Amino acid sequence: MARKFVVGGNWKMNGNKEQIGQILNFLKEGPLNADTEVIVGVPAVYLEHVKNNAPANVQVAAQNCYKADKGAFTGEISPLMLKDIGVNWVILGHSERRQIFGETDELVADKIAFALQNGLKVIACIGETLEEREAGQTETVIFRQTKAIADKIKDWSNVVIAYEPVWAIGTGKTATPEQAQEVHKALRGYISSNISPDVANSVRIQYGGSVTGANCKELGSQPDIDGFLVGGASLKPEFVNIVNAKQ
Ligand code: G2H
Repeated sequence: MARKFVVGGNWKMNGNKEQIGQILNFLKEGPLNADTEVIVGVPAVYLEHVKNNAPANVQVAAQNCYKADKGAFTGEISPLMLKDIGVNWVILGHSERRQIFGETDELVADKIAFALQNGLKVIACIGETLEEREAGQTETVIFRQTKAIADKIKDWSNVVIAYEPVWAIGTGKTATPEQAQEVHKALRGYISSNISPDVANSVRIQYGGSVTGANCKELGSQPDIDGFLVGGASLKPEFVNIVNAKQ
């Protein structure tokens, strides 16, 4: 079964209404490859605005949500609130959430399970730090992060995995296509042996970390890379080229 290419833009904590207007303009102008699924990850306060103003071929994701439907969790938003305003996707477990806000494998997995139970689709982020890579721990780390999720969910059909080596995030250091492919292939192998061959075959694995208009085509041509999660470049018109990397 062919896996549909999927490109996410992770705006992180960037943008105001004027800048968002400019982003929406280049998304509308596109043209965006109809064979690629496009999702933009928007700061919470602008979700409804973007949802109401994005072109129909661009879906909207939150960048976080909590593992409860409601209650005394000041500052958090729930999957039900996202569904209520028509948002169907959420990015969870991004390395900035893990590193800056202390989210553990277990919390990330709980949040993913709860989001899925409530009808959201999830971009689940995993990836190793430079220290871990240099210690030869890349596979150990990404398998551990994947297992934490697998322990809490059964159905992977609404999950996209984003492999983002932390050392390549916002640093301008991209994994080479060969480095990224090697990890994606190993991860698919792990999923095949430890979850199921069907899930390994069908789950889409994005690469993230300093993806640009210049490096997207070569990365996107790797057999186990099914799309990208794009940070900095998703704020710029070159995002259209990244969406169109796979023709
Ligand atoms: C990794 C990526 C988006 P950037 O965080 O998730 O950001 O493309 O800026 O490295």
